[in-house]
Amino acid sequence: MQRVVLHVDMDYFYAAIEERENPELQGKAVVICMLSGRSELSGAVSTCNYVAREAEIRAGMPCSRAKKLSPDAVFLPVRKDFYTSVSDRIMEILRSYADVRENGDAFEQISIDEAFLEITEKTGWDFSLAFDIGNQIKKEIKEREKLTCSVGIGPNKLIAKMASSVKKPNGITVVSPDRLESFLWPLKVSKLWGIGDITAGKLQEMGIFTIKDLAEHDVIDLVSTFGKTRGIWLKQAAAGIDDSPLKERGGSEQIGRIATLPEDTLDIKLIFPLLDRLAGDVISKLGSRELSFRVVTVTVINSNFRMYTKSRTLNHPAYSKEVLLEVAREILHAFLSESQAEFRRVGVRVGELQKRTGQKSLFDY
Ligand code: DGT
Ligand code: CA
Ligand code: CA
Repeated sequence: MQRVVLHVDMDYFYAAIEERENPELQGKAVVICMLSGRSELSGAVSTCNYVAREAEIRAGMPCSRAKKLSPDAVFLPVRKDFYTSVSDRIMEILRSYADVRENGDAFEQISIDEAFLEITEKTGWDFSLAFDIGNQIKKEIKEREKLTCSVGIGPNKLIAKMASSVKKPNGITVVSPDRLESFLWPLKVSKLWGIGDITAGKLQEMGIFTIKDLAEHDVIDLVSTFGKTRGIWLKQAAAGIDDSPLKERGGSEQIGRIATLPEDTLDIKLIFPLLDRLAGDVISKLGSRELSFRVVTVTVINSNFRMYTKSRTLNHPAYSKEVLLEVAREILHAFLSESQAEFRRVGVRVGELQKRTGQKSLFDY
C-alpha cells in the first residue's frame, strides 16, 4: 500500500526550551544536566545546544567533562515536567495535521520530542504537497512555541525517521519512492534505524558495510545468522520496505465514527444530533462484541480542515450510550468555548476496550 509518512524531531529539545525561556542564553553554550545532587556537576549531560556541540559536548558524558570542554557554558538542571508540558502542546499541533481515521491511528508519538504522522490521504500521495505540509508544520511550531524542528518525509516510518536526521537543525528532507535507493544505499548499515552496535558489528564481520551491501546480500545467509524475523527485516529494510503501521500511544484498539455536519457551524443545536447518531453507532458496534470502554475521545475538524482531539478517561469501564454522550458533550463544550473556526466534521471514539464483566457499573443504571 502506498503511503506518505512524516516524522518530526524537535531540535536540541530541552536546551532549546531553556533558550526560549531565557533570551540571555542566546549564543552561549547551554548544557542540560541530570544532576545527581552529590556535588556540583556530578551528573551526566542530558542534552546541549549546538553551540555546546561545537565544543564536542555530547549527551551522556559527565557534566564535569563538559565543563572542561567549555568552561563558559551555562549548566542547567533538567526540568522534565516543564518540557513535557511543552511537548504535549507540540504533539497536539502535530496531531492536527495527520490524516483523520475513525480508529485514530494516523499519529504516533515515539518520544518526548518525536512523532510520526501519516498524511497519505491529505496529500493524495503527492510528495511535493507533503513538502508544503512539512514546512507549514515547521512554521506553526515556530510561531506558537518559538522552537525549531527537523522533518523527514517518506513512504513509511523507517524512511521518514531516517530522513529527518539528514538536515539538522531546522531542516526538511523528502525521500520520495523513486529516491529510496539513492538515499539509503550509500549509508553505512549502522545508520539504518533499528540497527544497533551489535548487529552492525556482526554485519561487518560478514563483509556488509553499506546498506547497499545489505540489500544485495543473500537473505538465506541473513536468516541463518539473525533468525527468520530479523533476517527478513534486515533484507527488506535495506530496500526501504517497511509496512509497520502507526500506533497510537497506549496502542490499544479503538472504535469510532466520524461524519460531516450538514453545514459548517458552531451551533450546538446542529452538532448534538450528529453526535447522538455517532455515539449510537459506536455503542452498537461495542454491544455486538460485548465490550466496555474507559476512554472517550472527540475529534473536530474545522472549516480550515484542521483536526483537534480531546480525550477523557473514566475512572471505571462503561458501555451505555448515556455515559458516552454525556462525556462527549462535555468535551464538545470545551471545544466550542475555545474555537474560532466553524466545525465541519465531528467524530467520537472510545478506547481502553475490555470484555464486559457480569457486574454493571453504577453509571450504567
Ligand atoms: P537533536 O534532536 O539532535 O537536535 O537534539 P535533542 O536534544 O532533541 O536530542 P534527542 O532528540 O536525541 O533527545 C530529545 C531530548 O531527550 C533531549 O533534548 C534530552 C533528552 N535526552 C536525549 N538523550 C538523552 C540521554 O542520554 N539521557 C537523558 N536523560 N535524556 C536524554
Ligand atoms: Ca530531538
Ligand atoms: Ca528525539
